[in-house]
Amino acid sequence: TDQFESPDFYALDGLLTEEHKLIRQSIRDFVKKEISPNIEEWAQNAHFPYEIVKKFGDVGAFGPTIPQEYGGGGLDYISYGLIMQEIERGDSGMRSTASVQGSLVMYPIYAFGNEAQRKKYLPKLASGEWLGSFGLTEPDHGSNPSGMTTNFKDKGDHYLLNGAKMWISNSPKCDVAVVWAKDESGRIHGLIVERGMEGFTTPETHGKWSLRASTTGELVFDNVKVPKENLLEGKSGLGAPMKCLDSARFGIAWGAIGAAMDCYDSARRYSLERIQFGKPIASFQLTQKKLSEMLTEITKSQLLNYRLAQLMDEGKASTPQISLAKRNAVEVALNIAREARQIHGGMGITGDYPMMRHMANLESVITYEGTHDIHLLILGKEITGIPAFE
Ligand code: TGC
Ligand code: FAD
Repeated sequence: TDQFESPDFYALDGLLTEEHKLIRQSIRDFVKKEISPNIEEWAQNAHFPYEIVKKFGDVGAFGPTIPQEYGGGGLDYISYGLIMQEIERGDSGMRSTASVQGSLVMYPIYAFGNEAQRKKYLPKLASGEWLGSFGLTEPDHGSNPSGMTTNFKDKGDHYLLNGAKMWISNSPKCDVAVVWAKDESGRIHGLIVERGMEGFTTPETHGKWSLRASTTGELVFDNVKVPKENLLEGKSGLGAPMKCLDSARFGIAWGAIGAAMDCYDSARRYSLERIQFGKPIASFQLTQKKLSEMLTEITKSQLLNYRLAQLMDEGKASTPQISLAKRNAVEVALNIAREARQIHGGMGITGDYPMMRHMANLESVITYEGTHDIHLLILGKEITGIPAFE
């Protein structure tokens, strides 16, 4: 991991600007210094390194596409993709922390919030002074968020929020949560809930075999009085949280390929060093087949992600296009993690190499932000015009 070399078989760098390359290099250096030397220990000990939040803020990992006047980076989606790619090369759990903060907390406050909300929350989230979480999933409503039961009632000078969210990244340490809940007519709205509000708790979920360096938990609302000014007024309905997911799923498409690159690079180097039957294992055709197929899939995914980023920048990317990219990237990354693990033989199961950690992490990545099969059905609906969800 320390000597990581990025595969670029189709000279994609030729399509990047100098600024893109500088951004990628700065995040790559950051990951090399702050994440890679420690990640194995954090993951083995299920430790979320809270101090990384401020450091992510300093390096510009939070809200890269949010305008600079609110503390964001004012960057394009190619930059955002490159940032997610480099962080997830380090670890999917670290990328989770960054993508939740940027795409799922800052984005809705920026896109659906009013000026006072933007000014109050965005600079502190961008700098890492505050950590945010995004509450959509519930214990009984994961793939089908429109069935949610978390709800709020209008009590005149405040809203009264009740319900519970589950599987929420960053929750145990979050200062603010963007929470999706139904009003009395059953319409979904976003509310900003702050730590310290009476009746709001964030119990941690223990015993994960995946994303062990990321902290996950519940958001529990027991008659929480939420000030009326904390409602996100700009958009309601399921389309509001779904719009946030478009941005986060895009980041995952780039991020998962970062994890794949790390596995490929480790396998390539190991295969050249490991001698069996008197030769480097890289000289065997079966090893070369594995490496060739990895490079093929990484390269195809890089090009797909690049074009998707252009469409995002033009405001033309559709949800099914994003689904295709997220679904493709995570599957490619999981397959590469498994094949790369095999190339390392027994050594591959240890924490001296990153494959098992990436592989276990990617089991969450293939499930969250829409499961692999839900993305397939989103594509199926696009192709046929028939939703197969119900
Ligand atoms: P459906 O009937 O398709 O749509 C309902 C309404 O929503 C609108 N809509 C969108 N609007 C904007 N952008 C999008 N991407 C939209 N998708 C849907 C749609 O137009 C419609 O509006 P209207 O006005 O016509 O009513 O909804 P459905 O209930 O049939 O569900 C569709 C389905 C299953 C695809 C959707 O619910 C889904 O994607 N489910 C997966 C749930 C999911 O992705 N959860 C993610 C939780 S967050 C998370 O995992 C964070 S992990 C992050 C980390 O740690 O990195
Ligand atoms: P279910 O919806 O119960 O699905 C179980 C299985 O049934 C899956 O294989 C699914 O594909 C399949 N299935 C469901 N419906 C259909 C159908 N119609 N047709 C065919 N197959 C179907 N959520 C948040 O809101 N915020 C977060 O920050 C967040 N972070 C997460 C972090 C981690 C580590 C994990 C694991 C999850 C996180 N999630 C978060 C939740 C995540 O989005 C959900 O786990 C995911 O959407 C799936 O929901 P579920 O787990 O309830 O599975």
